[in-house]
Amino acid sequence: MATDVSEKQAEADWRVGLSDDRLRDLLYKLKLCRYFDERIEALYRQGRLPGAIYSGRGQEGTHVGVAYTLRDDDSLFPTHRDLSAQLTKGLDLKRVMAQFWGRIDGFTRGRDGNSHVGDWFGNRTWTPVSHLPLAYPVACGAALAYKRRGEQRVAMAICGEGATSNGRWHEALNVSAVHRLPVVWVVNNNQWAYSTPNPLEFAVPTVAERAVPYGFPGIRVDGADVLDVYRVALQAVDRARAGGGPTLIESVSLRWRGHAGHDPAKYVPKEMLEEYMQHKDPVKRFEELLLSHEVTDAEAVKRIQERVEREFDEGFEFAQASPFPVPSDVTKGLWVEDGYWRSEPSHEGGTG
Ligand SMILES: Cc1ncc(C[n+]2csc(CCOP(=O)(O)OP(=O)(O)O)c2C)c(N)n1
Repeated sequence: MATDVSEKQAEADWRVGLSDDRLRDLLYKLKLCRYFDERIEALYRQGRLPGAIYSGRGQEGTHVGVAYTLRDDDSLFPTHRDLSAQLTKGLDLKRVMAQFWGRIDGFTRGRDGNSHVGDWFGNRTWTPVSHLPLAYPVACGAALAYKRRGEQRVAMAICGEGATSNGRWHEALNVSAVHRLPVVWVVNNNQWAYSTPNPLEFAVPTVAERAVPYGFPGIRVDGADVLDVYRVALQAVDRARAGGGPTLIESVSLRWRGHAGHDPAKYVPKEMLEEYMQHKDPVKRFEELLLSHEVTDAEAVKRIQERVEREFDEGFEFAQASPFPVPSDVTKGLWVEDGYWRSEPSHEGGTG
């Protein structure tokens, strides 16, 4: 009898309370983010995508794991490398692609490039701000508003470990602790800030321990293990929602590609990169886990991959068919009209 209970417990533990459907959905999200990242880079290298690309490949365990814990009415404040987290929270893939190609159906109606993507009035993902780490103070403001209004909502902000050297990061942590704000701080430690490695960024062994002097917990987690990231993030989100205040999560992975499309990242040792790609691939690891627990099989995994590729192609077609903005359009969608900010795309005044 005792064995039965502990077996049931072990079964509940590995899946962190997620049903088979939700586990398969998590695999779909991981595969979608990986495929999107790979195809976007291929299009960029072929000269078919304008602008800059900031790959988050290798970091999907962090992105998907943390964002999967949020409710629709919670908010996500990402930085330049966190599109996978935004897609996980449900950012519309077709409109993301329209934004990438500067079209009217993009979130900024073609005004902005592909690293400033967000749909605040739609799915509550904030557009990344270039100045690091401004996602943090803005998330503080959102969390303060939720608390003052008595809403049971949570704000989650993500930044890289390099951004933690900026004073505003520390101010945000301090304010969140003093006011016990419903916020979750995520540091996506990919071990390099551009070409600067961790030991030249800070003198403490981990980012997570920096939370303690501010008065709240800091937890370090393996970003290659999406379920562990999810488990830790869920505890932090639940704690924030229940009025327990902030938590800092440091999720460690490796950025597989350069800082941006132009950077060959020669500063990352080849052996280290190979080690991560072969043994710490968050997507492959999770797929193998689900196969070993028979939550899915090879045929179903193939269908997930086909779905992901189809959705990417549909998004691409949608973006190419969306009109470019025209100069007379420039003041549209900038201001609140009739007390209501219109976030839905409109082709009014467009070329198409
Ligand atoms: C205040 C500020 N300083 C410098 C930059 C230029 N910059 C953009 S990304 C980046 C590296 C950031 O590294 P990290 O925070 O670790 O995030 P990662 O790019 O590794 O995801 C720098 C220095 C900036 N955007 N804002």
